[in-house]
Amino acid sequence: MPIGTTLTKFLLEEQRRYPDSTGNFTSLFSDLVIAGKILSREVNRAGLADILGATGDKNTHGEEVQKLDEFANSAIIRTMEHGGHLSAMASEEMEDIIKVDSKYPKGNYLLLFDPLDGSSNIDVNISVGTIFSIIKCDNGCDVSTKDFLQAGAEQVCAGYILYGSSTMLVYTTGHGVHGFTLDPSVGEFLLSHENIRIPEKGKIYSINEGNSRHWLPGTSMYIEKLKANEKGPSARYVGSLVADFHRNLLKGGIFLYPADKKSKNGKLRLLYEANPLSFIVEQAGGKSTTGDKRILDIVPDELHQRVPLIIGSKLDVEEAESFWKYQEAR
Ligand code: AHM
Ligand code: MG
Repeated sequence: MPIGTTLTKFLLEEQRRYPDSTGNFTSLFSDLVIAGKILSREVNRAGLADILGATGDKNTHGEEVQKLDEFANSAIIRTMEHGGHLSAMASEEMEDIIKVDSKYPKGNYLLLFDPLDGSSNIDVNISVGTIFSIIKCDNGCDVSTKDFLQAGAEQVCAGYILYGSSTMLVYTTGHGVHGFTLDPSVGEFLLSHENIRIPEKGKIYSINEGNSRHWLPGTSMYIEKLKANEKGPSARYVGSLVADFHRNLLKGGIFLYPADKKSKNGKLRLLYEANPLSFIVEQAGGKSTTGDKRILDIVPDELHQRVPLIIGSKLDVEEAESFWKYQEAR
């Protein structure tokens, strides 16, 4: 489709390619896009508004919650709950699932999201993002936590909104990965990156080197190998997963948040972070693994499960994997 096509038109065209489509998904996705526009506006004016700063509360994981996180969380819930297509939602910021209130109609989709990932970067004006994943529930409307515990391979849609120098929405429904840039003058996401393919090999590696004292042997050996090569990759690490992932998706590269001696499952969350980005990277021709296992094959045990994540260009991820047999100090 021509560059500049609106996301609304793009979604309708996609829907028409499937004659059996009811339009439910398109309508659900359109609500999500509205939430993205609202968050984009708020993130962009965070420096001006009094909304900035930590509330002092801790989230489910014992981390400090910042005000904009809370805003993002409730804005998504408010925007999504009345559309009639969801039965329940799960947010990285909330311990339990959020069932759609009985005053609204319900549908067969479940939404999982990280409302504002990289939130420690908000008050220093560094890019942050929203990550989302949509799955189906077979139980109709009587949903419980276990309906959310599906392998990532079951996702019907995944994406993220990056609040960067411009706001971008990148998503997949299993038919390639497409990127749209928000034109603030018309308030629409316009097609800017159709059918994104991640280079097979990249020139960037992204890992928090500050954790190197906790690394397992395989991680240290792999990073040493990258550094020993004179023509080896450059390091780039923003500390906002969406920003690090997006850069590597477009330019090629590898992002690692591995298990280490301190965090035996890494830091990132399977359902809100690893699964959606893994669906995207695979659709773009890349790879995603824990080091020993494809991320999308993992059947979760719990909602807020953490998982080691190695994700990016196919050949780079495969090279990293070849070092994971040395991790045994676990
Ligand atoms: P958050 O969900 O609390 O914002 O944490 C996730 C973030 C990711 O965006 C980023 O990749 C990672 O934490 C960085 O962690 P670290 O500061 O340990 O390198
Ligand atoms: Mg997060």
